[in-house]
This record gives sequence, C-alpha cells and structure tokens, in this order.
Amino acid sequence: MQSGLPSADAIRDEGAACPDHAALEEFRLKWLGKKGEVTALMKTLGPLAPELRAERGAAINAVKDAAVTAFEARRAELDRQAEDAALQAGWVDVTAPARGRPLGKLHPITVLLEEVIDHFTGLGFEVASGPEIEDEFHNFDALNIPKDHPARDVWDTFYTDRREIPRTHTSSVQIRAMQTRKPPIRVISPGRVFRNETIDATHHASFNQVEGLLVDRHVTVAHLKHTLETLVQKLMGRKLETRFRPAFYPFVEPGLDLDVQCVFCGGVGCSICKGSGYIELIPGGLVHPKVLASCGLDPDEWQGFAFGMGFDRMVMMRYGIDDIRRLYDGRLQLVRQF
Ligand code: FA5
Repeated sequence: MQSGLPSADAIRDEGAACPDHAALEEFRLKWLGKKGEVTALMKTLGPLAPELRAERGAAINAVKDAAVTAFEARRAELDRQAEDAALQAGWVDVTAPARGRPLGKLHPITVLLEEVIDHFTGLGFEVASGPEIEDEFHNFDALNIPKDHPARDVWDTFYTDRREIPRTHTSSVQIRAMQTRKPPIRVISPGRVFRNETIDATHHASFNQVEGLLVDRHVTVAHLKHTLETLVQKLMGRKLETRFRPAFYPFVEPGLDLDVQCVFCGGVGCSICKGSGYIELIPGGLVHPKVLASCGLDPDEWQGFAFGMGFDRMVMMRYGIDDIRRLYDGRLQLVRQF
C-alpha cells in the first residue's frame, strides 16, 4: 500500500487466487464495478489541489490497470482450464477427423445384377438392351402371341394412349437380338418390366427380369437346365433344391418353369411361397420355331433356349427380403444373406 493505495502486486495476487469464474466476477465488481474500489478512490480526487490531484490520479489509474490486468490474466487462465477439462471429459475432440455423411450403399438389385452380368459374360454372353416402351410386335406378335390369343391376358398389360406397351417382359429383347445379330447368339437382357398387377409380397406392378437367349446349332433342354441350375447355385452361393415343371409360353416349345425351394421356410410352406415350399423363379424353354422364323432364322438350322428370370424374387431369396415392396419403398434396411 502506497499513499493509502493498494499495491499492484497485492491486486495481482488477489486476482490470481480466484478459484473460479464466479469468484473472479466478484473480484471484478470489487475493484472495477460502478460501486467498486477504483470508483471510490476516484471520488477522493475532487478536494485535492490540482498538482496533488494529477499525481494521485496517476497512482489510482495504476491501481485500476493492475485490477484490469489481474482480471484478464486470471480469466484467460480459467477459460483454458475449462477447455482442458471439457477435452478430457471427451466433449469436444478438436483433433478428431470431421464426421462425414454416411455414404449410401448399392441397392441389392444392383449388386446381384453385377454378379449375374459377371457370371454370364464369363460364359461368353453379351448384355443386350431394348426400350421399356415397346410396340405390340416386339412384346407380343413376334413372340407367337397372336392378337386375339388369350395368352395376352396373362401379362396384365398397361397400354399408353397411342397403344404402346410398357413392356410386360424382357422377352421383347430376344426378338430385337435375333433381328440384329447373326447366330451364334448369346445375350442376357436385364431390365424393368410393367404389369397391371395386384401388389403383394411377391408381386409388383414394376419389377425386373433378366432375359437370357442362346441361339446355336444342336441346342437342347439339357443346356438350358444346366445353365439355370448353375446360375441359381452361383447366385445363392450353395446348391438349393430345385424342380422343373412343364409350363406353357407361346414363344417356347417345350416350356418349363424352374422353381427353387423357398429359403424363408426351408420348403415347409409359408405365406411367401403360398404354402407350396417353392418359389417360381425362372421360366424358360426352347425358342419356338415360329419365333426363330419371325426373326429370319431358319429353324431347321438353328435352335435356341431362352429364359426370363424374375430378378426381384431372386434378390429377395438371396438377401432374405420377405416382401418385394421393400425393394422399392425406401425402407430396405438390414439385409441378411441366406
Ligand atoms: C415371362 O415373363 C416370360 N417372358 C418368361 C420367359 C422367357 C419364358 C423366355 C420362356 C422363355 P412370367 O410371366 O412367368 O414369364 O414372368 C417371369 C418371372 O417373373 C416369374 O417367374 C416371376 O419370378 C417373375 N414375376 C412375374 N410376375 C411378377 C410380378 N408381378 N412381380 C414380381 N415378379 C414377377
């Protein structure tokens, strides 16, 4: 204390001894507040003679500066301590890498389609494509389905105002492939198809098929059976119980359906396989001679097999998705692989 004034050292020590922000605020009010010590000291200057006033005023300002410096120094220290404590408590790790937005994953349809394409291109097939909006010739006529044939009803067809057809199956691409390529032909054609269907766990109005077509000499049902069985085994990662049933499709003769044992119930029968223990997966057959002829190929020289896999159902079986609607409604979550 000099001339009745507190020393700068004493003020600095007092500020430095404040244990927390609350005590430091009390220190600030005591020295620098409106009713604090510095204000009170300033008020004592009034009665002094001018020469004394200047000298004492400077001394009081030094007290004020000491209080401000002590306050700011201690506040910076306490702020640092609080940050350190927060870091240690793990609230903020400023060194951690920024949290990125989760990346999306490929849709199971895309993943499996890539596998199918890999499998078939490895066997010498090419990928062919065709328009989703078809004409009647490619969707029906050239496939041996005459205009008045009841088989047209099977495919629950949508029509546009101009009588174009959102294709009901990928078999239309068979025709385009045979019209534009020379045998031997080996193509697969994945794509979206459309049907005016009542939607349930295994039926959608817009779903995917993968068509396969092979045209060569001496092609038999044995080639088709082996191709389909190998495909199912490859895609499911194991051998599953399969069965072939005779089936009618106007564009093949003979026609067949490959059913695969239902992975959801192990073949016992459930709501997904509608109690049958099997899911109808891949229809096919030997390309009908009339279809070969409608594409300009001599049926006495060339034979072929064709199939049209219900690809969404294949995806469902592979990933254990028990409702086809999950593939399209954005609620596809935990995907389990059978
Ligand atoms: C056809 O579409 C024929 N074009 C398949 C074909 C090709 C036969 C070549 C012979 C030779 P189908 O209507 O059965 O056939 O459909 C083929 C597959 O698509 C079915 O086995 C089934 O797995 C699937 N499928 C049929 N309708 C639906 C639907 N509404 N929703 C989901 N998948 C379906």
